[in-house]
Parts: sequence; structure tokens; C-alpha cells
Amino acid sequence: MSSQGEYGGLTRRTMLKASGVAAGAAAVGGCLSMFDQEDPPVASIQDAEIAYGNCWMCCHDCSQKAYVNDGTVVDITGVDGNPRGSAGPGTEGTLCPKGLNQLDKTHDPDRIKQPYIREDGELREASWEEAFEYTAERLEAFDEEHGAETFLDAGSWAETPIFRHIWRDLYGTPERIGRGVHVCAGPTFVAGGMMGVGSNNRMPDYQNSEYLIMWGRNPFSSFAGQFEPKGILEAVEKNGATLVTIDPQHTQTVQKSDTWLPIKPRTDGALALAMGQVIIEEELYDEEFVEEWTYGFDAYREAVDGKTPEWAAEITGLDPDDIREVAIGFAEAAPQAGISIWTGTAQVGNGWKAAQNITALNGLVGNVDRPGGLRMWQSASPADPFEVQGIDLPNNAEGKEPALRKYEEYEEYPVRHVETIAHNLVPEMVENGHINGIYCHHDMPLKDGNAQGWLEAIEEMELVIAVDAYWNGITRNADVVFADATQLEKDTIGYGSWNSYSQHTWITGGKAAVEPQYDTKPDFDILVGIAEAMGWGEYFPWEDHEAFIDDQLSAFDLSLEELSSGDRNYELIDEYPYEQWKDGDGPAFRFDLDQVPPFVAAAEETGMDTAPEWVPPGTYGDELSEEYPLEFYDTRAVYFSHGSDQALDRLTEKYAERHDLEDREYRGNYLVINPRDAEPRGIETGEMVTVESETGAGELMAYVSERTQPGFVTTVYGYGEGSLRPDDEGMNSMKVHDTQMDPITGQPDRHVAVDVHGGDG
Ligand SMILES: Nc1nc2c(c(=O)[nH]1)N[C@H]1C(S)=C(S)[C@@H](COP(=O)(O)OP(=O)(O)OC[C@H]3O[C@@H](n4cnc5c(=O)[nH]c(N)nc54)[C@H](O)[C@@H]3O)O[C@H]1N2
Ligand SMILES: Nc1nc2c(c(=O)[nH]1)N[C@H]1C(S)=C(S)[C@@H](COP(=O)(O)OP(=O)(O)OC[C@H]3O[C@@H](n4cnc5c(=O)[nH]c(N)nc54)[C@H](O)[C@@H]3O)O[C@H]1N2
Ligand code: SF4
Ligand SMILES: [Mo]
Repeated sequence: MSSQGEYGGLTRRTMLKASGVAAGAAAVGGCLSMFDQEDPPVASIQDAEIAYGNCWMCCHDCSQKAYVNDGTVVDITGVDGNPRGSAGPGTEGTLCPKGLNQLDKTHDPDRIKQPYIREDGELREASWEEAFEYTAERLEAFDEEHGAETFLDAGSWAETPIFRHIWRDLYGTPERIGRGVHVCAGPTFVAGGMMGVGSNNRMPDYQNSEYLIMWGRNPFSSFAGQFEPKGILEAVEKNGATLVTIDPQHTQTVQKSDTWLPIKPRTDGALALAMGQVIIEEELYDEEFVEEWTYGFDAYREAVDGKTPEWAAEITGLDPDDIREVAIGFAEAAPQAGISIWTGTAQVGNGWKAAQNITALNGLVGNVDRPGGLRMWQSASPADPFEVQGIDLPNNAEGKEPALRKYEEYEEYPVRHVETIAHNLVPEMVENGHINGIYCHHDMPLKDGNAQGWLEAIEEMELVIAVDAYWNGITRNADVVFADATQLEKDTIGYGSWNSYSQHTWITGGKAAVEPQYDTKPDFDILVGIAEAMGWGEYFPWEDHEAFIDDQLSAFDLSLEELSSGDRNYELIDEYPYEQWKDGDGPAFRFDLDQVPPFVAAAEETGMDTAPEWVPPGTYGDELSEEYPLEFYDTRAVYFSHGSDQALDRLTEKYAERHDLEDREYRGNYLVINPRDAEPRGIETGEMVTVESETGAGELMAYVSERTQPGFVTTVYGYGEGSLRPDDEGMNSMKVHDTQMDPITGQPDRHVAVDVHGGDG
């Protein structure tokens, strides 16, 4: 890529100047001033009109009600009874703290306000037409020079699925990286899928449960106040459910729990085997389910043999009696007992086995798709608008092998059998010339892992196209920047699965609360604009996104107008039963994966068993050493959706207040370190410290606290180099990271061996 200096010669500051915005505008801007107040002025809400929508801050579709006065969004709340934002029928609907942040984004004067293109190495303001034409020219030249198949589609949170059609079907690239498997929780999703429960191992049937285990999960923060914690609280209140949390940190969820197992990080696989051992020894497993509906139990029985709580206690640092108590409590409550896993046990080098061993416990106690257990959630099926319009899309990526599988350079990576790309390997693929360009849409790969490699890869890529609302390490380095409208300016539809109704599928939809602000466009229009410039206009006959959504909703005999007017904006669609596996062909559950070819191939190369087993930390990923004796991990804060909101000063201020450090000028992230690790290093709260690993280092402010255990140091990701923070304030947590990953799915392993030094080193 042709760029000058670190950000192509364009910093956030020069950008503001270039677009003619006075530096002080943010502080005095008319519509912004109200966000300085706790509550918007009452009169403006009283006169406001209501617009319904779906919250997209973490794209989980909690319904929202926006109050709009004179083209300005003045308040936003949840919608009662909404499947994601409430505890079910007749209960209050809310939005979580990060969902409420949408309000700040809509009228934020620091947003990207119009398209930009790179000219003579500098980004300059451009009209939409110029940007579309320039993009088409560059894409055509790129295809000729490098081949479309070396262009990486990194569309992430797009509010429309059409980016897949543009890059895969029309431009013809097989390369795609997204959230889910690639950077969120690969082992959870893929092991669940192979074992027969899909990604439902994340989300039990909360309301009907009597025993709930939050295993490496913190839903009282990550979904604060929304369906998950509401479901848990209802289970506790109505069913007297027991809540257990397994986490090395003392979290908000731990605070609500009956039992906390403060496990040593990366040892969850051992704990799960010991629980299985107890459950089999005590004959508390569901013999009928295991015999009739599962595959591979003998291999499982063998795997847990001798893995007693005493054995696991040595590894996990837990009390063997506690392990026994939780195993028995869980099995006795089953099938009304559920385990939730997601990121905490997955972003680990041995995360595959953690996911496999933990998920196996569900099969063992037979809670699969039974009330209060692991629900096989269904989602509603909207129509395919392309089918509705009779459009036959070509499949121009067909027959093109993704580079990870095509070239011998990657033969040492077993992940290629299961996945077509791995986040941490992209820099190597760029170096090899197998990936030469990227389309980045509401996606920020610079924070996900191997940050140094990615920062360099973005500089090196020939073509970077970004659809974004903020200046960050991608947009500042892009060749074309399309200014996306934010969620309150867009029409949306949502039809996810897990929800508070347990037996219903649902849909929710909403219309833009206000017009796209500044000179921005909704991503649907941006993608159609690119398509038209490329000569693919015939494939996108819809007048706008609402027309496209109306085609989707035709499956339910609804229009977006109907769905999003009245006193709510969601509908329940179908009812479906429990024990759906009774209608299936194969086994409902697999303990052993020896019949799943991609896994067998990857397992052979890694030397893994196909059945559950204990794989110690360091087998894949870092081992602690004398030089790097601390385990570093990054986590989320309740205010920020990943790396999306760190540009909003109100939120970084709140994050600082929470640490009692708001009087410092610093608004970066904090390193949470236990006093037992801080004292010998002479580190005190408020001091700048350096975190150093074998491959990288970063500087951030220390926060000494017992919230984390000795030996485990954590921070919040989404700060530092490449982030949305002005001047890259704080530390990009993945600067200490390299290519550590789960060898089966390629999920970045975010447990890094480090040491921490005080300010003077
Ligand atoms: N505020 C906020 N909320 C979010 C998001 C966000 O970015 N910000 N993102 C959303 C998304 S995409 C997701 S995937 C969900 C994730 O939701 P959760 O899975 O609930 O994610 P976390 O809150 O990160 O909780 C993970 C926990 O795992 C613990 N942990 C770390 N290592 C280990 C280990 O080795 N073993 C065990 N047992 N625990 C470990 C951490 O201490 C942490 O408390 O959150 C969603 N909600
Ligand atoms: N280090 C580290 N990285 C992680 C995780 C972790 O625990 N640690 N967790 C992972 C998980 S669970 C997930 S799901 C992924 C999610 O990762 P991503 O999907 O990459 O999410 P974000 O980091 O929020 O990046 C989105 C980018 O979108 C831009 N943006 C903000 N608002 C808008 C908008 O309205 N429109 C558009 N077009 N763009 C906007 C911002 O510039 C932001 O940088 O991250 C993963 N990355
Ligand atoms: S959990 Fe929060 S951020 Fe995510 S969709 Fe719901 S309200 Fe929005
Ligand atoms: Mo995620």
C-alpha cells in the first residue's frame, strides 16, 4: 500500500482540520452538549417521536425504542417483552450500558463524515461517486495484477448480508475472515458443532434451569441486564437454582454466584474430566440417553478413568471437595442443569480440549435439548431476497482453493483441515503474496491477535477498502474509506436463536430513527454503490435496504413497516419442541470425534486424541518461565463493545472512574495486577508499567487489585496502536502476542507469558 508515515500522513488531528471542523467543535456542538448531562431534557422526550430498532452494538438484537425530536435522537430504551432484552412475556425490556452508547455515536462530531480516497499517498475527501468509481478501478486493476482470489473479505458486523455476495459470488474470492470461529471462540463453536450441539453450548435454557455453571463466562457484564442475566436471576428466584462460576477473576458474575471456582487459567480441561469421573463413579449419568442416543461413550469412560478430583486439584488449584460438590450438584439437577461456555475457555491454545471435555458433560448427564439444560435453539427463517426476485447469482469463487489449503507453505498448520484461514497467519500470507488486499467492514483485525504482524500487513497490502464510522488503524491506512451510517440511521432485521421464550423463534426489525448523519450512507447503499460501479447492478434491484428486508419478511407475511410500528417491534414466529434429536438420523451427541474427517486429520497432525483428554497449558501456546512468569489475558469492559467505542470520551471517562483514576490525564487501558505480584516489582496503582513478552511489549497504567489472582494479569483490549483512541493512547494488548493459537480452529490464544516492569524498567 502506498502510504506515508504511520497513518499515511493523516492523523486524527489533521483529519479534523482537513474537513474544516474546528478543534473545539466537539465540546460546544449543539446536539452533543446534551450528552454531557445524565438525562436528556424532559421536554424534548415528551415531544419526541418513537422509532423502533435493533441494537447492533454487539449485534445481538435487543429491541430498542429511540425517541427522536427534530431529527435528533434524544433518548433510547429497551422494548418490553423483547426476546433478547427482557425476561420474556410482560417483563421489562432494557438495553445494556454499551447498547445505550448508540446515542453517543449518532451525532458524534468525531465520526467519519464522508468518503475519502487516497491520492498521492494522502487521504482526501471525495464525493460518493468518486469513491465508488475509484474503488471499481482499483478492484479491476487488483484482479488483473494479483487475482481477485487474493483479496480478503473481512466483513464483520455488517447490517446486511450482501457483502458476502459481492466479494465471494461476484468478485470471486474464497478468502473470508470474520468473528465467530476466527477471533471470538473457535473451539466453542467448532467442537460444539462436531459433537452434535452446535454453538448451543454457549447458551442453556436459563429460565427452566435448577443448576447453572458459567464456565469462563461473565454474562452479568458481557450482557449486563439483558436476557442472559435476567434468565439466570429468574432461575434463581423461581426454581431456587444454584449458580456456579468458574473463572480466575473475581467478576460481576462471581458476585452473584453461590459458588466460585477460582480456577488456574488454562486448566479447565482437567476440571471437566474430573467432574466426568465423579459423575460416572457416582452413577449419576443418564444411562439411557448415553446408550440410546450418543456415540463414543467407551472412549470417554476411558478418558476420565483415574482423573479424580484429587488429580484435577493439583492442576487447577481448586479444592477436590469443591470439584466433587459441583459435579454432583450438576448431575443431580440434570437434565435441568446447564453449562455455558463461550470465550473464556476458548481463547486458549488448549481451548479445543477444554471445549470438548466441558461439552461432553452435557452428553453425560443427558441435558441435551431438555428443559433447563442445553437448548437446541432454532431461529426463524426469513426468505432469501435473491430467490424472491428470481435472481441467479453467479458463483465466481467456485473451485478456487483458499491459500491456506492451496500452498505448501502452510502444510505445517493442522488448522488448514478444519478452517480455510486463521487470523494470526494472515500476516504470513501477506508476506507470501497470497493475500494482497482487504475489505474491512465494521471489523478491526488489529486488536484480535498478532498485532505487530497485522499492523505491518495492512501497510503492505496493495488495496485496503474500509467501511467504517471511525478513524482507526485500518481506516487511517485505507485506500478508500466509506463513511458508514451508524445503527440508529439504518433499517435492520434480526432473527437470532437463543432467547427468553425457550420454545419460540422470533424476528425483530426497525427503521432508521434518523436520516444518515453528515454525508454518510447505510452499508447496504454503500455495497450496492460498489456493485453498480463494478457493473453488477442487475443483481441488486432493491430500491433500498427496507425493500430488501421486506423481501426477507415476506416469509412471515410481514413488512418492516408492520413489524416496527405499534407498541413493539418483534414477533414470535414458530413454536418448537424439546428433544428434537428424537427426529434426527445420527446420534444426538458424540463423545468421540473419530468419525469426523477434518478433525481426525487435524488431530493426527497435532497428536491429539479424538476423544476427550487432558492437554496441559504450553502444549500449544506459551509456557510460563523464569523470565516471563506471569500469565497475561485481555478481557472486555462493560462500557465498550470490543474495540468499537474507545473513541467516546464519556466512556473512557467512566472506565477511568471505575478505577478511581479519573484525575490522571491518561485515558488508556489499565493493567490489573494482584498485590502479590505488584509489591515485589515495586508497582503501585496509577504508575505506568511495561508488559513484555518474548515477542513484544507495551506500556499502560497499573491498577493493583485482588480482583485477579496472583500470577494472572489482565487488561481491556481495544486500546493502543491501531485503535480508535486519539494518538493510540494505552496499549494494544495483542502487541505482546504473536501466532499463538488453538491448532485445530486457529482461534488466537490470548494467554501470553509476560513479565511486568515498573516505569523505570
Ligand atoms: N461489554 C461488552 N460486552 C460484550 C462484548 C464486548 O465487547 N463488551 N462482546 C460480546 C461478544 S462478541 C461475546 S463473544 C461475549 C462474550 O461473553 P463472555 O464469554 O461472558 O466474555 P467475558 O466477559 O470476556 O468473560 C470471559 C471470562 O473468562 C475468564 N477467563 C479467562 N481465562 C480463563 C480460563 O483459562 N479459564 C476460565 N474458566 N476462565 C477464563 C475471564 O476472566 C473472563 O471473566 O460478550 C459479548 N458482550
Ligand atoms: N485482543 C482481543 N481481541 C478480541 C477479543 C478479545 O477478547 N481480545 N474478543 C474477540 C471477539 S469475542 C469478537 S466477537 C471480535 C469482534 O471483533 P470486531 O468485529 O472486529 O469488532 P470491533 O473491535 O468492535 O471492531 C469494529 C470496528 O468497527 C468500527 N465501527 C464502530 N461503529 C461502527 C459503525 O457503526 N459502522 C461501521 N461500519 N463500523 C463501525 C470501529 O472502528 C471498530 O474498530 O473481537 C475479538 N477480538
Ligand atoms: S447485549 Fe447490549 S449491546 Fe448487545 S444487542 Fe443487547 S443491548 Fe445491544
Ligand atoms: Mo464474540
